Amino acid sequence: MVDEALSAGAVARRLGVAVTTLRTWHQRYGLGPSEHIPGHHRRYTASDLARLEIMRRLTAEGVSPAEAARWARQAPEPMPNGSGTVAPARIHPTGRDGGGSIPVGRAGPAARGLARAAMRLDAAAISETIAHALAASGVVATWEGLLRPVLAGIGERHAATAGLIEVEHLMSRCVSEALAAASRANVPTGPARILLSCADEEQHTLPLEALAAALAEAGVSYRMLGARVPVAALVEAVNRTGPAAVVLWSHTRATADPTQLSALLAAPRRPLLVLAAGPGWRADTLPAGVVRPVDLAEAVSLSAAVRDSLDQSRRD
Ligand code: B12
Repeated sequence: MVDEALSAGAVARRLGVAVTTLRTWHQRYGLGPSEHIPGHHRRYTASDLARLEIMRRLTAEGVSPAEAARWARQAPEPMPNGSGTVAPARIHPTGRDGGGSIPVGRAGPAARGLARAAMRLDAAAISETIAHALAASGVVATWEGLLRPVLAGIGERHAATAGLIEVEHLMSRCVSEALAAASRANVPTGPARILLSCADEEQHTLPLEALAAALAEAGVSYRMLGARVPVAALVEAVNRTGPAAVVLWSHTRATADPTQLSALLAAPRRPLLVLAAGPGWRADTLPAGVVRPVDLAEAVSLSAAVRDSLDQSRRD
């Protein structure tokens, strides 16, 4: 086994760093060789090398050594290769994140950490970061300060490189799960007066899921129809449940047919408020009477206000 594990010199050559740098990372950050056989120098295993690769890459990207070491220590173990020794297929010179990074603009360290976890396809770290932010800061702040910048960054990188589809899918799944957990933790009582739906053929559901979690947090009951709702089904749901407000999400021009909004306004049980939410809608094509929120916070406050006014009118 000793032969398959690596000496400090061999690791330094593989990573392109000095042996003294390895020694510093070992002494200061605990990222040292873990294989020890009496009578031999300590040797670096595959796991040690994988962690050091993360350390090298992140420090090269400008992350502070202490933060880089924190991420490196959290890295999952490499795939088993018989003995936990060096597994050449996994230790690829371009690193394990597919290269590059997700731009997050001026968002803070948590968003940068989330972007890195997304690049590593590290579902556990993604989920933990989101859950922590939701618990500490609530849904609206987590959406605006953490999730939106990373999602937009993934979209930006995808548009530039046509890559990152696997990152986008894993991230979407983790965001959905975290928002669903937040919604379940705060199930409001009372009738569901707000109906949430994506436009026909619209698959971008995350903003609506954020709205659902934010409404739950604010104690406002809702019904969520989810992705790709044909207009006839949407109108049927309105007629059967009589919501105070309908929020119809369109993310792209392709799904923003304004006749869906007109159908809501013409429904026998017309809602008090129809919100056209999302960047797909064009203000100049919206039917009169439809309101376009600017962001998540406004969508929450408009929904809460219309719920309150319906409840009030039923009491009077
Ligand atoms: C995740 C994602 C997906 C996931 C969605 C998973 C899910 N369950 O939602 C999947 C993989 C399914 C997907 C599919 C596709 N996607 Co996509 N996707 C994205 C991505 C990365 C994030 C989407 C998101 O949640 N954005 C949320 C925030 C970041 O968006 P925002 O525009 O800043 O939103 C703000 C405003 O809308 C405003 N706002 C106003 N009112 C309200 C109300 C509320 C309640 C809220 C919350 C906010 C709000 O505030 C928002 C911020 O909070 C975007 C990139 C992006 N920039 O959005 C691409 C993106 C939207 N997708 C894109 C494309 C092209 C597609 C596909 C067509 C790809 C394909 N070829 O199949 C399909 C579309 C299928 C369909 N018919 O819907 C393009 C759209 C380009 C365009 N403008 O037409 C984008 C922009 C990526 C890109 N740069 O190319 N996608």
